Amino acid sequence: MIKLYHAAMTSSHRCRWALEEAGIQYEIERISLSGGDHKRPEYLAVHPLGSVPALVDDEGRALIESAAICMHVAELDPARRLVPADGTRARALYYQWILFAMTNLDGVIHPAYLRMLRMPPEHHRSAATDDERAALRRQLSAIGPSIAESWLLGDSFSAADVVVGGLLEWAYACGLLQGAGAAESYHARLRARPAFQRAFAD
Ligand SMILES: N[C@@H](CCC(=O)N[C@@H](CS)C(=O)NCC(=O)O)C(=O)O
Repeated sequence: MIKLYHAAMTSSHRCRWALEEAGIQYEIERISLSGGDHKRPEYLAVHPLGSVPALVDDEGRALIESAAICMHVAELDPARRLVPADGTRARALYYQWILFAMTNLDGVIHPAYLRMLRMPPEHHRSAATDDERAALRRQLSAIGPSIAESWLLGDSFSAADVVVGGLLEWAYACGLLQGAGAAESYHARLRARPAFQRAFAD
């Protein structure tokens, strides 16, 4: 069975969500970052940088990089339609939003998120600065029209929503999403999905 090396509220959480959306059977190997599991030789043999996530298939082959894992998982059951058809405009936008998430959105959200991890839980929602909120609002203005009432690609939910949504979950946790307009309601719709709730249940 596929195994996800996972630590809660890290990049691996979007992969767990993708697995839930794709309806794939998987097992979880929990990695304690505070306990240093990720730098032990056994895990370095799976992920050479000692970061989470890593996905290991039935044949023991590892895949790293959370967005690549989400995109791969999304292809495992074509009936779930998590990936638009090859060569279509929707497929082009699918690539666009996933790369946008991992470059533009992550660049704004990640620093606030890392700061949040060093704060006591009662201060998590105030980890972001006003400058970071403004920077995120600017980035989100690019996707605002797409997500006001639908998913990123319209009526069809896709793995692009998982990758973007996973980052918005971080943004929400550290207080970056307040006042972000359409992105706030989009995030609330993402959170209401049963697969999201199963993935983030613990
Ligand atoms: N670009 C990578 C980032 C992976 C990453 O930095 N993971 C963090 C947790 S979100 C981690 O494991 N940090 C500990 C470390 O790298 O030592 C991905 O998206 O998979």
